[in-house]
Parts: sequence; C-alpha cells; structure tokens
Amino acid sequence: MKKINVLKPVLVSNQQRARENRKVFDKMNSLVINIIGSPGAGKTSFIKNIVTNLKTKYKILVIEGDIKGQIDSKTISRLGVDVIQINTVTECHLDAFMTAQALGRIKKKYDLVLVENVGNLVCPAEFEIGEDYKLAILSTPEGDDKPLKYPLLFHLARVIVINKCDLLPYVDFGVGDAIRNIRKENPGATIFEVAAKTGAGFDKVCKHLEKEIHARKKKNTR
Ligand SMILES: Nc1nc2c(ncn2[C@@H]2O[C@H](COP(=O)(O)OP(=O)(O)O)[C@@H](O)[C@H]2O)c(=O)[nH]1
Ligand SMILES: [Mg+2]
Repeated sequence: MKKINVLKPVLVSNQQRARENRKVFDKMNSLVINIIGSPGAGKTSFIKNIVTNLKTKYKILVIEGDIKGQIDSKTISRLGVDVIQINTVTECHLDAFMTAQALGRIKKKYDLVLVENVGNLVCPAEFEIGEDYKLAILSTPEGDDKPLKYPLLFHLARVIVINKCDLLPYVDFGVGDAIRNIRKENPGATIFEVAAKTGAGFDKVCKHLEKEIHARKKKNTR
C-alpha cells in the first residue's frame, strides 16, 4: 500500500499564506505575537495584564482563537481594545488561512497584535500564521518537564513565560529545572517568571514588549 504524507503539503501551503499575512502586518507596522500554551495556562490572563499596562500608550488588537464560543473575546473587549474572534470549529490550532480571514476584517493600524491560539501545546506550534514570533506560556501546575515533552513549541518560541509563580509553594515545580529544560531545547529564549493573577513580573515583560514595538517600527521605516 502506498502511504501519502498530506501534512507536508498542508504545511507548505500554510507557510506561503503566512508569508502573505506577514506582508499585511508589515504594512500596518505591527508587532505580532502568537501566544501558545495549554488550556488554562493563563493565556487570556497574560493578555489582560499586557493590555491593561500598555493600552494607553499603544494601539492594540487581540485575535482570539477558540474552537467554539467568545468567552475570552468578551473578557478582553471589556478592557476597551479591539478584538477579533476566530472559531476553529474542528481544528486544534489557528492556521494562516484563518488568520487571513481575520486580517480581512482589520480596518486600522495597530502597534501590537496579540494572538491567543487555541489551548494546545502541540499543533499550534506547527502552523505559522504570519507572526513575528511565538510566545509560549507554561504554568507551574503543569510541571517543569513540559519543555522536554513538547519540544517543538519550546524550541520555536522566542519568548517563554512561566506563569502562576504565586502557586510555587503548593505545586511540584522547580523554576531552575524548568529553565534548564527550556535551555536544552532553546538556549537563546527570553524567559520571564510571572503571576498573571497578581500582576507580578509584568513590569519586565512590558518593558521588553515596548522595546520590541519600537524596534519593529524602526525596522519598517528603514
Ligand atoms: N493562581 C493563579 N491563577 C491564574 C494565574 N493566571 C491565570 N490563572 C487562572 O487560571 C485559570 C485559567 O486562566 P486563563 O487566562 O483563562 O487561561 P487560558 O485558558 O490559557 O486562556 C483562570 O481561573 C485564571 O484566573 C496565575 O498567575 N496564578
Ligand atoms: Mg483563554
């Protein structure tokens, strides 16, 4: 029996579409971050902190990817920034074609576009959407071994956020072990330790993002 590998052509056409999306984001001068993590890791809570801290200085768009419903979109809308919902229905990740549909609904320019991918540590890592980079969120109750068990995401992510650090006294999670495991997959990643519930650690994350927003603008005006 002949085996046909359909994943490769799917990924190649996805990548072509992602490049087209990238050109549109470039025209808007936007820093685009693809936020990936398990269900419940704190992706929406992370976005809430960033939006709350930066919304008066920068124009922010949030794209929410969920299989069904608009729960997170409604939460983010209440903060007073623009939100676009993508429902993937059967898919466990966003892809470049779904993102292109969202792009068609954008009417303004944004400094920062935060994309909350579908909660999943596997598939979202494989599909580019036209982002500047992937940001992985790992929360402490998930365990410090996850970077070794889901290496692709932690290998590709430029920024890795360890969330729910307020729970460290109650969970078996070694921050040092987690960082060592991340470094095995990705020696150059920028790592932040935060608690989205309390806001701890977000001063550093926001400073980093502000630098990147400005660097992104300079790059485009060159
Ligand atoms: N203790 C604690 N809980 C958190 C933290 N961040 C998020 N949560 C809670 O974790 C749950 C899932 O968070 P959410 O942001 O919806 O995760 P998402 O599914 O990745 O978007 C919610 O009940 C949040 O209040 C944190 O830093 N510490
Ligand atoms: Mg969420």
